[in-house]
Amino acid sequence: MKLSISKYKILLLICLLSFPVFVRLSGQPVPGKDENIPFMVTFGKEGKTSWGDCDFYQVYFITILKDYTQPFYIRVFDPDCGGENDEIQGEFNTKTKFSVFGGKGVDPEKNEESKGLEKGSNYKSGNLLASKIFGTEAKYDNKYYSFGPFNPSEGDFNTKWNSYLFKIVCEGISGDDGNLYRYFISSNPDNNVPIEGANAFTYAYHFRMWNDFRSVAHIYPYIDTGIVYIRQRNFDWDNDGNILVVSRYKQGIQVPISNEDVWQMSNIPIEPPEVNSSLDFQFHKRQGELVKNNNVVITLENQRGDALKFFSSPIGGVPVYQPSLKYEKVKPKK
Ligand SMILES: [Ca+2]
Ligand SMILES: [Ca+2]
Ligand SMILES: [Ca+2]
Ligand SMILES: [Ca+2]
Repeated sequence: MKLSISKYKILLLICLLSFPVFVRLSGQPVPGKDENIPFMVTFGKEGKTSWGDCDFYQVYFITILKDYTQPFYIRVFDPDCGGENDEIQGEFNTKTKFSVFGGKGVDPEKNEESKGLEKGSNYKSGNLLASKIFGTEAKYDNKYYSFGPFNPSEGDFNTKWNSYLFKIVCEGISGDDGNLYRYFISSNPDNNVPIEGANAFTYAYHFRMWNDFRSVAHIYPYIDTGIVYIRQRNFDWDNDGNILVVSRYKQGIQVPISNEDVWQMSNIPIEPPEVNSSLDFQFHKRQGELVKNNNVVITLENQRGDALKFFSSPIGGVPVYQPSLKYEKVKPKK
């Protein structure tokens, strides 16, 4: 008995010691491991916005730390639109194009259009490195397709993040069904092998909620220096429960929620203890009657109108509310 307890303690110690490494590696699956989001979603462009996709494309950025010099792959899970996972409208007739970009023009901190927030903007900037169109193909149904290999130096270098940036654009080029998919940033084309220090982010997150009213989805925007308030915008939430904002300083404030096919927005004040950390936007489903297949879009901007990034692996970790956290409020000058 004594032996098994000490074995247990050793195992626990090993788990605890390896935890920081695990956290660092968690940016590889997109949606991220802490987000509890089953899929991203992009509809064919003949779809209706009331099904939860406001613009029929999604732009994601991938960051590869400068220290990593080996080839890498962007693996897309269930890139087809048909069979399992996807949202049928009538019959499956949707074609989806995934395109990977590198080189100059990708970095959204230097090229505003690259963020993909404005329909009609040139969000496909940069060098096209790879692209493929997927229809209803059993070959790719419930399976991965790997783009790559890519050489990290083919990316657009960002000194602030000390990383090469890549971009993957998913577009619903025809049809009206919903393509549900996930990404994994991998060092191996056939398996999901994480790359240390890699992460992913977007400015407009289009995702699907679990069909489980007990489940809570999370997204983690990063609050940079100089932010005093943010404006949240959520689309087609179908009155599905509550959206709460939690942080080191906020125990949970409720934001106005959207119904069918509309945007809802509000301003959220940012306090000094929240700067240089992530917020936790929590999506709590309505209890009772289940809202099924809920697709939703969310964007955030700061008081200057600059869009905020949602990281797959929250910068600084998942924020935890600290009730003892106090700070001196500066009184406005009269
Ligand atoms: Ca269809
Ligand atoms: Ca499928
Ligand atoms: Ca799919
Ligand atoms: Ca919806």
